[in-house]
Amino acid sequence: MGRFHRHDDEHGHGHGHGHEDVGDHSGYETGPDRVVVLERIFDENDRRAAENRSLLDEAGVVTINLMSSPGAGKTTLLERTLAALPAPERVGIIEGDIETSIDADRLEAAGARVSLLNTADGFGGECHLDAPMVADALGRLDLSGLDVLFVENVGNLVCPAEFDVGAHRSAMVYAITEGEEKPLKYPVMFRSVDVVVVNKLDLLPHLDFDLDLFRSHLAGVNPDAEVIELSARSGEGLERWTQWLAAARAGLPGAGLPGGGHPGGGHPGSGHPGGGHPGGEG
Ligand SMILES: Nc1nc2c(ncn2[C@@H]2O[C@H](COP(=O)(O)OP(=O)(O)OP(=O)(O)O)[C@@H](O)[C@H]2O)c(=O)[nH]1
Ligand SMILES: [Mg+2]
Repeated sequence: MGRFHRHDDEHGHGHGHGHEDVGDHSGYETGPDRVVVLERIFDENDRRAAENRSLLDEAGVVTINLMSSPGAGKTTLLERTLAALPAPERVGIIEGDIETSIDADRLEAAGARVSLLNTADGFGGECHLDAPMVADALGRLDLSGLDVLFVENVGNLVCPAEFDVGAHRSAMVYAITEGEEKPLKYPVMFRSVDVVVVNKLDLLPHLDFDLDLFRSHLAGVNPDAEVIELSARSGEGLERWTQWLAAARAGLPGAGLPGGGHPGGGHPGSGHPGGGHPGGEG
């Protein structure tokens, strides 16, 4: 978890500090000064995230922030998703990586409109995307030509969850090779998402992964998260994911359908999951 805990979700961590939810910074010599700087960074990020979301609302582009550990299968899932959708050219992807256009090239080849964000290129090599970075990438996309936008965040199980980028929904890909206990060890990420896509199910016969145990750990930190089990490699289970996407799109304000939730309406995927630091370390 980040060292800077805003606690502005409903999951306090009970450190016993009575002041405004700023976490225990007693281990740092800079103490209160550090807290003020971090608050400013997050306030600025929130403001820019709200601007991004307004832009996306106006354009009617439902936006999903897709996060995971490195290698859990985000790009493979997106390739599969593009192949399953009738008009991949109406799918935008903001591809976040520290370096290289490897994933961006894969997704462009699969038909998507891709805007690449290399954080090493002017963004300090950050381990996550933040709202100003996403604003930069949005400026390079023609939103009028899109129905859906994915933000493939930098592979990292901690930092990306701490920054609202202006998406309507948050999703994570979790590979069964990662073990059952990660929701307990990395709760901020698991708590921040609307859906957990449990991937690499084709490997289940070769592993001792206990799906029920994982589910119960996840329910312990985020009882509301939807769980979709699939194999991005074989395509098994993909339909539930595409149905979830369709429902997310139908819920976008302006689509004229009920259940239109977005961050302004307090959607769980919208705000800060309750922790954070200004990045640069993991
Ligand atoms: N067996 C199996 N392998 C998979 C599956 N999905 C992805 N992989 C493999 O896992 C590796 C990483 O997949 P990626 O899609 O690149 O993962 P990623 O999350 O985009 O990785 P980063 O962008 O680097 O964080 C690749 O070798 C994929 O072929 C799956 O469902 N089953
Ligand atoms: Mg990738």
